[in-house]
Amino acid sequence: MKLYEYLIEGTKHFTLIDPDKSVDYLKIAKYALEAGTDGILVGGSLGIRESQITQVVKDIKSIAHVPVVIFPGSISQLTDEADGVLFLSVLNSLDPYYIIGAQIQGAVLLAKHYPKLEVISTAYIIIGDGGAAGFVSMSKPIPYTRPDIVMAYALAANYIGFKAVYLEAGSGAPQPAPPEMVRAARRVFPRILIVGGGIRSGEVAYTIAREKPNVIVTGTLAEEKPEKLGEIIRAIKSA
Ligand code: 1GP
Repeated sequence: MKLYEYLIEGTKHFTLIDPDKSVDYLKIAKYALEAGTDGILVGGSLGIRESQITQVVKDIKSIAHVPVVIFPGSISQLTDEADGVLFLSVLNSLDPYYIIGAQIQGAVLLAKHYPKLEVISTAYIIIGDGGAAGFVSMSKPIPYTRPDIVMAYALAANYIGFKAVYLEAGSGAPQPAPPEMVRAARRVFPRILIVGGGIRSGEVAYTIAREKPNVIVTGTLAEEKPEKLGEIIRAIKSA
């Protein structure tokens, strides 16, 4: 099954593994797979080189029965060992490099060196805290209180034709995207809606899952409290 078809169906849980933070990435991946995660995202904002991402994806693929997808923080995080790549454009960056500069460089790399990698064009919309992703990408995060602005971005992403929208509160964010924001994006964006950042409990995952995004991502939890992953995944499935 193609990655796009897999992602668009229902509400799934993906585990984010940042190779720069997780020396024990295989242990985390095993834990997440046993807990029932539907896929693994690999990537991060800082300090990851191509050889590293290739090795990490290859190792995780050797134990995973679910898709492994690159979530690149830079153009050096590409490998054809993965099932696909979220081809991100940070729509609310103030720096054109993160909207289209990195993308023209990444596009040539993909076409020349990784032609088999499935590319999921993704409008990356940074809200609230924003975390390292918001800071590094020079974005102007949307305040938690403004779902109307999120809706405007998601509408634009739809008209432009992105395959996915990723609502990002930032890794380790003190607060996740409020359900009203997820609802606002869902109302106007008919393709893949991904939500992540600051989700640490089953209750929070449940309220977000009720808004019917296609993917809910947790990263920090998998590193710090992997024993809670099962609770999150059950909450998503029960919503
Ligand atoms: C970050 O959305 C992801 O890009 C996951 O965030 O680490 O807070 O779970 P957390």
